[in-house]
Amino acid sequence: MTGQEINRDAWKQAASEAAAQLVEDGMLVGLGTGSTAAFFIQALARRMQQGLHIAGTISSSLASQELAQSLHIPITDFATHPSLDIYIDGADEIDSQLNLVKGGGGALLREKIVASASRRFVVIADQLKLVQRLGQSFALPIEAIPFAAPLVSRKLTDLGATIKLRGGSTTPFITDNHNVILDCTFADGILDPAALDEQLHHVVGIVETGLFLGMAQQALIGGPHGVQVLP
Ligand code: ABF
Repeated sequence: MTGQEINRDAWKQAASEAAAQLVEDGMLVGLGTGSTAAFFIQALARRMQQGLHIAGTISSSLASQELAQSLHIPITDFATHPSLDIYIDGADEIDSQLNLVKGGGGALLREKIVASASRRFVVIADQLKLVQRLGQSFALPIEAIPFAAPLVSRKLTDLGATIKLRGGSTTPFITDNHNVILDCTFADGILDPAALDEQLHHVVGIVETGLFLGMAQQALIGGPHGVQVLP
């Protein structure tokens, strides 16, 4: 492990600890996916051991739900609680407007569902996730119906993207919703995220995109000088 990777974990952890302080008694909490979200879930469990009482959690992946269950964090569902107080999750890229690329962990659809059901979405990350322009350092993940994936790939190519089926054609990665992920690279990054997202939502067979535009209200960014709060 390189020195920077060691630092990144410490920065993710610092952001996660700060996010755990935002959770108040009685809250319904959305749990994200990925290594930063896992740090948050552990920090939340520690707060509960110190007396915090939350009403329940809904996870954006089966993996996070299992982690939460193993730490005795209460689980609920949208039938019981259709609206959550706060959603805490990581991201792959964050721009200055708090627009995000998410889905590196393959959970983007449930992440967007949980984000859309939450009154407040706080993104947690290390500072290396901050970018000038989305799509420059990370491929944009798109969740697609397997049957339609070859057609969707062609449409994405027409839109200027270079496509990789996650996991490859012999052992494709399958999401919690039984779909595949197409990772899309744009040579100059994503120049107009809103226009691209709109175009993508018109492609039949795309279930959801990893563009989270205008969804996060706040970001807690860990770095060498502590945790930066954005905006
Ligand atoms: C989730 O986990 C995703 O949306 C994002 O792809 C990923 C970030 O992973 P990590 O926290 O491990 O960097 O939040």
